Amino acid sequence: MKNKLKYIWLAIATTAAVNQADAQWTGPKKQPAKEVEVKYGSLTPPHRTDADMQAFRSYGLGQFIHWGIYSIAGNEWNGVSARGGAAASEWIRSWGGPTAPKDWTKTYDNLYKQFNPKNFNAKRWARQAKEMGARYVIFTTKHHDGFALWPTKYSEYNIAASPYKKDIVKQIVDAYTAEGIDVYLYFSILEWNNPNYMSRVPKTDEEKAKFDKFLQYTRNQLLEQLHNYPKIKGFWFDGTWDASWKSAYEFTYNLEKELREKHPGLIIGSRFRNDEHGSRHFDSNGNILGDYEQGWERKLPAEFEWLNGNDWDAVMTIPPNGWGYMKDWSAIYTKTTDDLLDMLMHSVSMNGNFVINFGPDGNGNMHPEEDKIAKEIGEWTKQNAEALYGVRHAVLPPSKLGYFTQKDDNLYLTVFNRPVNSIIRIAVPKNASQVPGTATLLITGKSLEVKQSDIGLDLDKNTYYDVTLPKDFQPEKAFVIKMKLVAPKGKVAKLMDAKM
Ligand code: JFZ
Repeated sequence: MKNKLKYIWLAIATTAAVNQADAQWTGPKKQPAKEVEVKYGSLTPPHRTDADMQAFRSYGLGQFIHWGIYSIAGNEWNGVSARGGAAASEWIRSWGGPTAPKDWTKTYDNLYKQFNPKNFNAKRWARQAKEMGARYVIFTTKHHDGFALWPTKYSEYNIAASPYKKDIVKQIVDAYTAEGIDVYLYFSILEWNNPNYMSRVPKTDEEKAKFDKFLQYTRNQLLEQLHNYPKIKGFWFDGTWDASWKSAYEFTYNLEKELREKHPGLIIGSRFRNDEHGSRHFDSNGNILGDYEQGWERKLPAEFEWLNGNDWDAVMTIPPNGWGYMKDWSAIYTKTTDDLLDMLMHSVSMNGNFVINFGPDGNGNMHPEEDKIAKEIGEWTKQNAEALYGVRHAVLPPSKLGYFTQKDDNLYLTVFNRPVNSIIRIAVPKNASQVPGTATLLITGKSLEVKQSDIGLDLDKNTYYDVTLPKDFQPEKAFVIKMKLVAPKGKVAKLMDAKM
């Protein structure tokens, strides 16, 4: 019975966060049957070519940090795990049902009185991110609970009221920027305990006045962030799925315009707003709203074609679904360094950035496992940087052995699945104008034999290039084969088609 209740609760919590009707942007996109008039559509071209956007395209790896008063709890309270440990830890305020502590919401809303992270050192985090190879960071300035980690003038519920007092956002922006890591501010629109916020469309005059106050408050806070932290590169918006926000499309259109005018080059993902028909991420004609597709959250595109050429990033948890600190990792599967590297190269091979989430504890320490993963990823990204940063999707049939990336006439294959015969077979369309000429092992610089193998499979559109690995090369992590692309030596012989 207890279990049953728990699962019902879980189901409700999950559907609240993810509106099923909006889920279509994460798969192959359906183009709308006919054009409709859209007044509040995109404010930027779909493929910005300015320096800021080019920088976004070359990041490869990013770091996400979820930090707030939920980090004090670590997904449990007095030794009792919240919601069986399955739901997102930064949502712990919504803990209900038989296992929830008495007066939990009240306890939660007062946690800020204990927020005093004595070990917090933004420079240490920034150095760690740099060592890991992250080129941008997304930092939670305010999550759904509404608690602001900067001393905002527009609400009392902020860091200045905590025993810690100091501006955390400023320290993050300064420390990461000093390390050459671009900073994006995570900002939740919805707030669970703001009396002026409501999820439904405001109806009465009183409700309309209240929600209007909320909209002004949101605008004030965003302009305040731009004013206080002029070095930031973008915003990462969240909590924009409620009917109230969706109904404010004219306001949000103007607000986006204002933010962009105040901060030229600003990068905003597709999760900020919707058009007047309620279409989110993409407007009713399928045009992206914002500079990059922001729906790839804990998911990856199976096929490059699904992306329609849009820029995108995938944000990923290490636990199954916990963004804030989780004290106890023992009962859940947590992604390994190998899992994360695979997802990283999967993303980059499809022109996306991959962003790994960290959930530091209430004292300002990363989880010990996160420290370990950051270090291991850093070792790998240093050795394989060439295949990861500033590269693009390679137009080749996908390989089961790993992921292709390309920069000019350099082709990289990051191998995750090594064949038992040590032969890396690469399929290249018979009509390709560029084919692998020479190959080296990126990690050693040692050159490898490349041999064309026309295996003569009837009706096959491809020919094959075989790269032979040294038998004594037995690395413990994925490795990169770097190839020089050259013009094909001669036309691939056309074999006679089989008669049937
Ligand atoms: C949101 C938050 O609710 C969550 O706590 C975390 O901050 C995460 C990064 O963002 O969760 C979402 C938002 C959107 C989807 C799924 C979870 N979505 O579009 O699939």
